[in-house]
Amino acid sequence: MRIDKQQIATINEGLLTDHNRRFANLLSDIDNAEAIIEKLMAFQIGIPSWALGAGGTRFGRFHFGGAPATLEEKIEDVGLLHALNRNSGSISLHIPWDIPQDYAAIKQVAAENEIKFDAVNSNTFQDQPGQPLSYKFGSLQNVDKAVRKQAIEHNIEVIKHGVELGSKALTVWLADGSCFPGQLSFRNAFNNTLESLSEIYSALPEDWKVFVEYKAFEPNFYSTTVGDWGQSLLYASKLGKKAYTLVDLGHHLPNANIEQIVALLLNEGKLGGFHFNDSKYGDDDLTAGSIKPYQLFLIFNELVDGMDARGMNHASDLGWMIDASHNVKDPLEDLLQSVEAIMAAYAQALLVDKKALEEARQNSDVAKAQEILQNAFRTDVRPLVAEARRRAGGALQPLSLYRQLGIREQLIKQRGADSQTTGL
Ligand code: LRH
Ligand code: MN
Repeated sequence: MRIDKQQIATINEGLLTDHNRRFANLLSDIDNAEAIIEKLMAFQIGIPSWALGAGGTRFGRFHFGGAPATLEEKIEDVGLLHALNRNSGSISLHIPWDIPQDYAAIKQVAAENEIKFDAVNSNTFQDQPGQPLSYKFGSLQNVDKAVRKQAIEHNIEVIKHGVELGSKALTVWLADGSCFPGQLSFRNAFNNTLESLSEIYSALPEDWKVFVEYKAFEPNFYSTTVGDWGQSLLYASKLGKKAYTLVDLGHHLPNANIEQIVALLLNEGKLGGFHFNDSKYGDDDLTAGSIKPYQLFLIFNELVDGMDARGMNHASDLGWMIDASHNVKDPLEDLLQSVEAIMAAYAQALLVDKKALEEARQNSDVAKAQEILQNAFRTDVRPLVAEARRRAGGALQPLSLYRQLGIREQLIKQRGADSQTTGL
C-alpha cells in the first residue's frame, strides 16, 4: 500500500494554524532555524529490515497482524514510514533473512518507494538449515579453520548482495565469545577473528566500509570477542582505512558513558555509524529516546561537535541506522517514534550555543556549561522537526496520521492477521 502526498497535504492543512503558531513561537527563541531545517531535511535514517514485524524474547512473541512476509513488503513498509516522516530513506538488510531473489525487481520496488539500501548485515550467529558447520562455538573466532572459512565466505556473499543493490557498507556483528572461564583462549579468539576479518576486508569494493559492531554480552555471558569500543577500535585500526566501529546504544554495560565513547571514536576518525535504540538494563532494543532521551541528546551533542571539528557531512559521512525489536508496540508506530526522537535530539544538539559552551569550559564554569546544554535540551524542537517534514512533503504528525488512515488495519486486510516475517 502507498500513502500519496495529497492525502498528507490535506491532513496537514487542518493542522497548519496550530503548527504555524508553535513554529513562530519557537522562531522567536532561536536564530539559526533555516540552517537547522535544511540539516533535518537532509538527515536520513536506515530502518532495520528485521524490525518490521513483532519481536520477541525466549519467553514468547505476541503477533502483530499485517506483518511483511516478503522483502518487497518490507521495503513497502519502510516506504510508508518514509512517506510519513521523510527521514526514513533507507533499509538495512540482514542476510539470509532478506536474500533478494531478483535484484532488478527489488531495486524497482525500492525506487518506487524512494528507498535506498543502507549497510547490509551478515549473520554468523545462527545455524541455517543444511549449513555444513555449526557456529555454536563461534564463527570468525572458531578454533576450527573450516568454520572460520565458512563464516568468511558468508560475509563475502553478503557483500555481493549489497553490491548488486547499491549498498556501500557491511555490518559485522559477532555473537562469538564464551560462556565459562577456561572455555576460550582470548588471544587466539582475537587473532583468529582479526585474521578472518582481514580476509573479509580484502573482499570489500574500494568505496565500501565495514562496520565492526561491538556488544558487551548476549548470547555469550562470560566473554564477547568484540566486547566493547576498545576491542572494536583495535580491529578497525588493524584492518585499515575502510574499517570503522559501529555503536549500538544497547550494547554497553550499565552506566557506560556512551557520549564520551562517541567523542573519542570520532576524534580517531574511526566512528562508522549507529544502531539507535534505548534500554534500561541490557540489549533491550526499545524505542530510541524512550528511556534516556538526555543521553541521546548528549550523544548528538558530541556528534555535531566532533563531525564539525572534522568538517564531516552530517547526513552522509556516518551510518545512521535503527536497531530495535518490538514486543508490545506496533512495529511501524515504534519506528516512527524512534525517528522522531532521533530527529529531536539532533535538532537540540544543533541549538547548542557552542561559543558560549567553549567559553564556560575555558572558565571552568561548570554550572554555566550545564545551563547551556540543558537550555538546548529543554527547548521543545518538535515544531522545527515538523516544519522540516512538512517542507519535505511529509506529515506534520506522522503517528496520528498513521492511525487516522488506519494503515495497520489495511495491512492486516491485505496480508492477513497472522502473516509471518523473517528476523528476530
Ligand atoms: C545484535 C544486533 C546486531 C544485529 C542483531 C539483529 O544484538 O544488535 O546489530 O545483527 O542485533
Ligand atoms: Mn545492532
